[in-house]
Amino acid sequence: MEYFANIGKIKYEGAQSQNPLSFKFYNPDEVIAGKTMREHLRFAMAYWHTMCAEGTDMFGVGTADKSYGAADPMELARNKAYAAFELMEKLDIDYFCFHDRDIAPEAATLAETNARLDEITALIKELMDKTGKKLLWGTANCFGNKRYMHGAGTSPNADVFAFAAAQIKKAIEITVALGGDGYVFWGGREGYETLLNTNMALEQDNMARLMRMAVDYARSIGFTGDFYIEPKPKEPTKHQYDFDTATVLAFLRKYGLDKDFKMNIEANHATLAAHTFQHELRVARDNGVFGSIDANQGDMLLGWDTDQFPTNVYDTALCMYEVIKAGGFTNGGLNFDAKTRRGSNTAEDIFLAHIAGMDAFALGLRVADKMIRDGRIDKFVSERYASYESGIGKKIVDGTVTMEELEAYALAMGDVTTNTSGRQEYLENIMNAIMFG
Ligand code: XUL
Ligand code: CO
Repeated sequence: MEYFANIGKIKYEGAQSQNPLSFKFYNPDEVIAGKTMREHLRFAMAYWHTMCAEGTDMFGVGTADKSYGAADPMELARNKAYAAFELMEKLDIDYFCFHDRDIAPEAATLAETNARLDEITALIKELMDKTGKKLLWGTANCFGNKRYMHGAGTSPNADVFAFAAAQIKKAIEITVALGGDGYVFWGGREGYETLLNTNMALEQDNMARLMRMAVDYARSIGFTGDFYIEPKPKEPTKHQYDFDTATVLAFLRKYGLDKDFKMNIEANHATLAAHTFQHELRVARDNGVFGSIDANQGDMLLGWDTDQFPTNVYDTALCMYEVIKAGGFTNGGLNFDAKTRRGSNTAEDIFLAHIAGMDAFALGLRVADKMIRDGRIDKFVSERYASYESGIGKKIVDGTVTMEELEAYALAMGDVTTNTSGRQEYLENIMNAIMFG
């Protein structure tokens, strides 16, 4: 059965094409800087938004039909899997990401839930073998069920901690069974509403204990991919522990987990933390923990996670600039953790939204490659720090200077006499010239 019967395979037709169901900028096999666009971008479909979410918000019911003609929850899970692979085939998306509960619904007991997961995992494996599609990462939904009302790994209730551990163990097993390249921890409800009822130190110690056990278990069953933490500052809790990349780095280092985890940076989470997307990517890159990306964008006038499909080329360009500078993706990729607006409620809108996101990142990649080949921005930055390449600057960098020597140097100088312009406006205009020239 075909679920998107009126939509064919999406092909690259170039920027002049007016066919809405075609790529204007994403040409998968075109080589840029030694790699195909497909290899650079490693697009992934997010099962939860694309296959499951119907557009429900706190003011109203869903507007999109995601029932796939099913009569019961397990038939729905099976039909959804077939529909997912048809969608990936038609959109030429090579990877997907899922939470355990996206692919199979929870049953009355954990044992029954796990049996359901096994059945759908086997079906997904069959579809992967048939189509060549791959799992970018798996994760556990430890936030949706009401048992997680106070968190999972950070719950004050040890029974909840145990249940979460069991759920994560199973999610790791199915990720391994499907050959996943990664496993994600997004904090879900790991945070707090008020410190008046919270033992923050114990909650964070427990989260670290759970992560340590999860890593050790995954390695023991042969998982060779990457673990990621996905930072987010707020929502659903008022204060999420994995606030931003810098906060997560401090957590990982405190608990000796820094060799085991990389970051999954989400654009809209960065903006909620009052950072640019590029800032979060730069902090990850500079600290050797750049891993994967949840590709979306927020609305700068709204204070919540709108999870819009990414279309802002300035942001995708600066993102791909960081990705290329980080050496490109290894196990990571660009996962569209994004949903169509509630008013864009047709299956065709889902295709149009992915096309828009893929084209925006293809443009971003093209611009980033030009920025690097152009060289003016990189040259400007390196010249800006030239004073550290010789004389007193080199001594500072080499760590061969003392406070006394610096004082003597400053006294001899009397005052700083030269300071060159940062030339921000000039650089922004170079960026525009590269984008539109
Ligand atoms: C929530 C979010 C999650 C994670 C996976 O804001 O981004 O969907 O990506 O749990
Ligand atoms: Co995400």
